[in-house]
Amino acid sequence: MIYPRDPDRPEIAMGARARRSPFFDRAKARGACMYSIYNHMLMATSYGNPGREYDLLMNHAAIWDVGVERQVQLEGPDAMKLAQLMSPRDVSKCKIGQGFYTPILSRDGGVINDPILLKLNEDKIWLSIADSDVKLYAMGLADAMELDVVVTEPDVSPLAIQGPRAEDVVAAVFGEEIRAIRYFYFIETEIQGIPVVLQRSGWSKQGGFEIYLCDGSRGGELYDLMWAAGETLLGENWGPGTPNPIERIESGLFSWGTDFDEQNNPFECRLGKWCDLDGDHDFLAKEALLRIREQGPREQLVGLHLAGSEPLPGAVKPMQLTRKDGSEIGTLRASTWSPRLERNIALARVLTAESELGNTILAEVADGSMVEATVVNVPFV
Ligand code: THG
Repeated sequence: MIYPRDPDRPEIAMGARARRSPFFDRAKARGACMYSIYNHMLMATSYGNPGREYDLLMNHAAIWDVGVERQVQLEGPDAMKLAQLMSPRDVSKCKIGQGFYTPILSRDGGVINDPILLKLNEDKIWLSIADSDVKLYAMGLADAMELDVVVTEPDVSPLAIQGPRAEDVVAAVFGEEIRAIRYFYFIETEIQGIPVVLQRSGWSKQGGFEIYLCDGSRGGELYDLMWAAGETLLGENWGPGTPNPIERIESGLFSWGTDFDEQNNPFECRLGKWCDLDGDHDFLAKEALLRIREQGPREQLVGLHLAGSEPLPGAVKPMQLTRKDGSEIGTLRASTWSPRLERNIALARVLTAESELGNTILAEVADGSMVEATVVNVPFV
């Protein structure tokens, strides 16, 4: 056979570089048919029926293999010190058993990542990261600052249950007491001898939990357990899904690497609300952020309504945004047809001068044509 079979649909060589989650075989058996690469791992991005996946998430519950949400573990007496150097939030306010959404910043204020920080102990922190190499950044910092902390990627892999019935599915397995867990709080527990961390979290605004598997050899068992509980409770209204590209745009959940990256500062990408510049805590980017706050950011992450009552082809790469005279003002980062709003919506980065609500601009769409777009608030729904 000659490769690639279809040059427009390149195949991935399944070597050691394309790491697999402990749920990979189960997800494949349930119909995973398309993958992206995230944190050097294969991430399932489709089970072949986007409409059904959206419906399960919005109205019922779905099980997502999110083993690609890798943990960067900071362990040792200086774990909190290292976390604070990288985070603009006052991480001393994070309680043991709590999660904090936080930007991870370089000294010049660049957004290196936007993980959930989990405080397991005073001397043990996990950063549940988006798609960039936080482990290497943390190792470099720890070394240069001579901190007493060990930075590793532990054998931990999240499995998400998301949707309005997710809590019922999780309670059926872990017991009714899990209903008392508050948003972003977590417990360390086990189920049938499988060690897990159970957190009320997940990359959707439809509610649910993430079960962080702490023994990769038992991924199949955990998946089967959760699958059986969902099927018993919900029957047809249960199935596999992925972090949902439609719901996440509607809900204004951010995707590092798609919406912004380390070349952006938090004020350019709506992460300013997580930057506490007036507290006593010090962090690497503080000086830079004070300066940027003073000057004002160069560009802004905004929502757009795109013209048209039919779904437009979704953005496959950053697309051009221009003024009516054709001059460039930014890029469209991600777009989708919104079933809830019945219109095309997008997240875009535009020059600050063009970012006010109601401003109209032109957006390039995937077929190369330009459509009219209006700046609107985020979240869209
Ligand atoms: N869960 C876990 N790990 C993750 C993600 C996750 N790692 C990768 C990626 N997602 C990290 N990025 C995000 C981005 C947004 C949110 C969580 C992780 C999020 N934000 C809410 C918001 O912005 O409305 C909540 C913020 C808050 O109120 O504190 O949930 O999803 N384990």
